[in-house]
Amino acid sequence: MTVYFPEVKKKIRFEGPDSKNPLSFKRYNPKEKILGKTMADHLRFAVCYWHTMKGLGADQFGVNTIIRSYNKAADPMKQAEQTMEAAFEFFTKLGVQFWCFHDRDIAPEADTLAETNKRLDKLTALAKKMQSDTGIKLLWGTTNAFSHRRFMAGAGTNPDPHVFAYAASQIKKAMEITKTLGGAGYVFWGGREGYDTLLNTDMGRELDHMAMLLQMAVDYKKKIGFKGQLYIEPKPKEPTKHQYDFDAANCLAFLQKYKLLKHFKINVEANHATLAAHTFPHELAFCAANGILGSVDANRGDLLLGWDTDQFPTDLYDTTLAMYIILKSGGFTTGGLNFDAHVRRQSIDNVDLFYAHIGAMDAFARGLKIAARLLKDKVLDNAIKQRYAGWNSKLGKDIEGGRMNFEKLEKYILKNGEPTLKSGRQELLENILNEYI
Ligand code: XUL
Ligand code: CO
Repeated sequence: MTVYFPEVKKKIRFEGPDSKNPLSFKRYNPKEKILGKTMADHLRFAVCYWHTMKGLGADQFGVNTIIRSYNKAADPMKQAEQTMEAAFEFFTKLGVQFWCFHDRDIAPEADTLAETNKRLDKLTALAKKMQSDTGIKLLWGTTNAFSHRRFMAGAGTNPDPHVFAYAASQIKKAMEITKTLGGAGYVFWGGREGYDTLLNTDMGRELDHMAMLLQMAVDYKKKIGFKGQLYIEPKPKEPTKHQYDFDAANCLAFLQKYKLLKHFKINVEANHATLAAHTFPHELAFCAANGILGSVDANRGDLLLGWDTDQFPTDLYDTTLAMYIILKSGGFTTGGLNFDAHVRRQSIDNVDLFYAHIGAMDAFARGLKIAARLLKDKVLDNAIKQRYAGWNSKLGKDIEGGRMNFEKLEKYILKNGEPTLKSGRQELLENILNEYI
């Protein structure tokens, strides 16, 4: 069998923080137990096919910079097969449990839907075989209904029902192959579901159509007996000026309005959170507070660049707070940490793909360990408990119990006067967090 990553001879192993081997994990020890569960089971790492296997360094200003041995074949199907083989070699050498893909990542589109679907079937069969050979599983599948020119004005929100029908057909097939591959989930990222100008847009109608498409997906999921979790992945802008699934709160309102809430959870992407002027932990905390935290696209943006730079996550504050919120909400069930991230344009060597993933996995392993200690020692828990202690008083209990109204509260104030103010202790808590990190 062809070897596509000869630079890395054997599987990446945990060697501990003192190791000087850059091709080893310093912190991620898959079998180590944290709070009764292995690190691997907590973190559920996934490699994404589109960036890692298909990303070749092109940006708005320049062509590809990266050359891979598996995409040299002249025949696009041959190339797709070699890419799939290379992908499973990479997943195995890295030691992740999961992968994620868009339909169009694994098989090139043909001239007709029927022919495209045949190609997909071929690559799905290969993926299924490689999954069973390696034990690597599918975290989620999705469809790419945003790259082809037919989707320039959106998929489910397209002004033309003919395009809506095309999008539905693609989703139908993508759900089928996700089921075939035993996917734990299926993601809807509204690639071009948004608008560039209100001058040509009927927003209300577009939102109704989007909901109809999602309802059809819910119905079809039931029909084919696909058991995976459905997710929506919010993003505020890019490629459209204003994406409809702006952030988690926006998605929650949408799902509630169209009575779809019980069928969906959120796939939070770190860089999408920051594009929405939130932090990554904010989006996770919002989802956790509303019972819709599903899965994570783990990456990071760049404060100075206002677009989706999709860098590998290395910030320990982010990974710590993310894992803290995830652990506190009960941990992943169907979801996981999918590295929706790509190496920089100048990182042209195969080995850079390994360094990128190793660094990100170690960063999340550290985040997990620190978060577990924060939880165990209850440092933040106790501070929050104390801050809200007033709600355990008679007044607090009466308000929370729905026994108060404006008149009664006014009477309370007239009798008791000004509240005693308490410090929020932000700086102290930041110092404590730093000590844990
Ligand atoms: C785009 C993005 C997508 C989704 C899947 O910004 O994040 O790759 O994760 O379609
Ligand atoms: Co994403």
